[in-house]
Amino acid sequence: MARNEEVYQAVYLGDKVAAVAAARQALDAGEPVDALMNESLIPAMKRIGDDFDRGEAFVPEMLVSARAMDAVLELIKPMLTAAGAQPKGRICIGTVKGDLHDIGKNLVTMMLRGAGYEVDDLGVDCPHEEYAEAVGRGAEAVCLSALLTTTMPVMKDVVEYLRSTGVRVPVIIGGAPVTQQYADEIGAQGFAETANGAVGVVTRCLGKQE
Ligand code: B1M
Repeated sequence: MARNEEVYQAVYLGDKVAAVAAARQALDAGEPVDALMNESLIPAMKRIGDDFDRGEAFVPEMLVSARAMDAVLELIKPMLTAAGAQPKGRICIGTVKGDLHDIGKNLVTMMLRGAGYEVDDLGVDCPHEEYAEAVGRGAEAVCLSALLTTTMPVMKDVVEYLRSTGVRVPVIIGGAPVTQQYADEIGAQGFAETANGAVGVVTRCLGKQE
């Protein structure tokens, strides 16, 4: 099925009302919900994410696109379940204990949802135990965000806590002060510099198809 240009453009440009209206029209005209997701919604989010990574789009643009995507996802969620469409995978994400910054985490969450993942968002200032509980509920990877140099070491504590409690799923980390070198040092399986980059890293860590 070809891309639905109206839906694609509305999500890319962050026009929530137009995105929902175009999606509703497409579905009423018989477009399958998984085609809408795979050919129009996910590519639109990928494009804005790629623009952001190249410095051609900024946080506000990415947020409005993500909100448009979220609005369409709300519309199609019941149909996706009814159609038996499987999420690409399930992950959990939180901003580590002591850290209240959530804009980056929310962007990562939206990009992952945009890429077809089911995301258990554990919020900010997240206690270590909550990641383990989310894994118990089915999360296949734990994603951590930190914005402060003082909370970055908490990521190491989370990795150690998870391993000491027998949780072996991949841990993927990111946030302004975080580096690949730090990820290697603390035994995290993945690091991404950007929200869009996190999608690729999660996909690789889980051995899923891009
Ligand atoms: Co704060 N803050 N802040 N702050 N804040 C910074 C981070 C700071 C750099 C400002 C500065 O001094 N220049 C500084 C940290 C310095 C340091 O540690 N080296 C700082 C400080 C010091 C503080 C307080 C301590 C200030 C105080 O109270 N004295 C305090 C701490 C509170 C706490 O957390 N306990 C504090 C508070 C706040 C607000 C609450 C006021 C507010 C947060 C609101 C909110 O998040 N809801 C806030 C804000 C807004 C900022 C700045 C201005 C913006 C952060 C942001 O949202 N950036 C920030 C300065 C700056 O960055 N210019 C600053 C946009 C966001 C999209 O980027 O989160 O980096 P970012 O996410 C990126 C990537 O990092 C990546 O993807 C995103 C997009 O590509 N990414 C991941 C993020 N998580 C990822 C996870 C991944 C992969 C990629 O995989 C899992």
